[in-house]
Amino acid sequence: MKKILVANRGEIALRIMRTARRMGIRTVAVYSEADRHAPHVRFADQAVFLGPAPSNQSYLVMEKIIEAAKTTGAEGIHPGYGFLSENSEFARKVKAAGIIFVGPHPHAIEVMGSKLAAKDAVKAYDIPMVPGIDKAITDTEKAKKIAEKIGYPILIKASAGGGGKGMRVVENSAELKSQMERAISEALSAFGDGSVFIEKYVGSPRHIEIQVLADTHGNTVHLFERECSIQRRHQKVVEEAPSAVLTPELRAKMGADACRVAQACDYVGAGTVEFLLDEKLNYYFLEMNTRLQVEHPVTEWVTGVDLVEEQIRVARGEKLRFKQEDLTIKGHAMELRVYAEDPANNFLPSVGDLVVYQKPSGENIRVDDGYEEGMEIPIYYDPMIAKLITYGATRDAAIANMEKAIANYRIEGIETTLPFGAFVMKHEAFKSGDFDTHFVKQFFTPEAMAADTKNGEEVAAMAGLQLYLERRKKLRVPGEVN
Ligand code: MV4
Repeated sequence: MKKILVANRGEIALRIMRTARRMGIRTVAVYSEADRHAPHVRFADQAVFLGPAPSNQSYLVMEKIIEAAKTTGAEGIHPGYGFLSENSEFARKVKAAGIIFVGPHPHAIEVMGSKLAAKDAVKAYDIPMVPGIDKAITDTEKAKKIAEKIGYPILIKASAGGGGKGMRVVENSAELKSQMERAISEALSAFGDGSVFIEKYVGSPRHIEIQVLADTHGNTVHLFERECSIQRRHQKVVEEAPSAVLTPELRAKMGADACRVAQACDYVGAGTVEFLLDEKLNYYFLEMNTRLQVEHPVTEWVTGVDLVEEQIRVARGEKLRFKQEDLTIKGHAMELRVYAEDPANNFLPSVGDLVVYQKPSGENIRVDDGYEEGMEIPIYYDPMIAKLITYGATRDAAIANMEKAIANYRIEGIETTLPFGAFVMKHEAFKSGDFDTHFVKQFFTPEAMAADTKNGEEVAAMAGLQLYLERRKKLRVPGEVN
C-alpha cells in the first residue's frame, strides 16, 4: 500500500495521515464544502472534494469516496470512526472496487452491528453475558414471564441500538407493557428495526472495554482495557487506561475473553470488546465495536503500540509483530474529550469561532485536534474539537498532569468541556477510583463546577502573588545574585 485515502475529517483524519506519512505512505483527504480549509485537507498529499457540508451529501456518500480512491490511485481506504466506519455495505463495496478496506471483513461488521447476532455468535465461546434472552421479543405476555424469571429490574434493549436509544429500565411487571411498546417504537424510528430483547438490569456498572488486534494469519492479541465510565447521556467524556479497579488476574481473563469474541466473528484488524463490570467485579460481554475508537490514544500511551500503524500492517497482510507475552502496561494515561459544548448550560452546542486557540504542550501531554485558531466550528458534524491526553507513571500523576494541561489550554470564542474535565479530575470519587457510569448524573452540577473554577482561579492567583512576593524579597537583598 503506497497510497491511502482517509474517509473522514477532523482530528482522526489528521491522526491517521500522520502515521501513514511516517510509514512512507502517501495520503489522500476527502472534504466537504465546510472543510475546504480544514487542516486535514492541507496536511494530505492530495485532496478530493466530495460535496455540500451535510454528511449525507459528502462524508457518507460511498460512491463518491470510492471514486475518489480510484481517481487518485489510492490502494486502501481508512474509514476512521463514525461516518462509514461500521457500514458493512461500504466495506463490501470498497472490496468489490479492488481497494483494501482498513478494517475487519464486512461479515464481522454485520454480526457485531446487531446486539442479538453478536450474542448468538459468541454463544459457543463461554463468554459471560448478562442474564437475559438472545432473541427478539414482541409478545408482552411472554416478556412478563421472562422478566419474572430474570427478576426485576430488567432492561429492554434495541438489537440495532446505540447511544442508549431504545433502552428502557423496567422496575416491575405493571410497567412492562408500556415500556416495551415505547422501546419498540423508539428502535423503529431510530434504526428502522424494532427488534428488542430483555436483560437483567445491572444497577451500577462500570464501562470497561478491551482493545484487540487480529491479523489475517489467525493471531489475536489484546492490548488491555480502557475505562470509559465517565459519560454523559451515553457520550463518553473522560477515558483512561488502565482501569483503577482491575486486578492483573481479572485483566488477563477479560483480555482472553475479548480475544475469543474477536475469534467468534473472524475478526481482522483493531477492534474493541465492551464489557459491563458490576460492583462485585463480575463482568459481562455487551458488544463489539468494529472500528478504531476515539479513545484509542490512552491504550497507545500505556502499551507503546501505534494502533493505526498496526491496522495498516494487518491490512497489508502482515503478521502481528508481537505476541501477548510481549505486551505490558506501563504507567497511566487519561483522556478528556474537548467538545464545543457549554457544560454550564446543559451541554448545549456552542457555535462560533475559535478566536483564541492555544493548546498545552509538554512531555506528558498529547493533543489530537483538527482545528486551528481563527477557524469556525462547523455545525454539521460531531462537536468534539480535540482530545487532551496526558500520561503519568501513576494514575495520580496522570490526573495531576491533566489538571495542569487543562489550565494551560486556552480556548476563547466558544464554550468547551474543559471546565467539566477540571471538575472530574478534582472530584474525590474520581480521584479515589470509586465511581461508576452514574458519576455525571450523581455528582455534576454547573454550580459545583463553577465553585471549582473559582477555587482554581483563587489558587492560581495566590500562587502568582506568592511568587511575586518571593521575587521581590530576593530583589531587595542588596548584592544578591539569583
Ligand atoms: C446495560 C446497563 C445495565 N444493565 N445493560 C448503555 C449503552 C449500551 N452500549 C449498553 N448500556 C448499558 N447496558 C444491562 N444489562 C447499563 C448500560 C448503561 C451504560 C453502559 C456503559 C456506559 C454507560 C452507561 C450509561 C447508562 C447505561
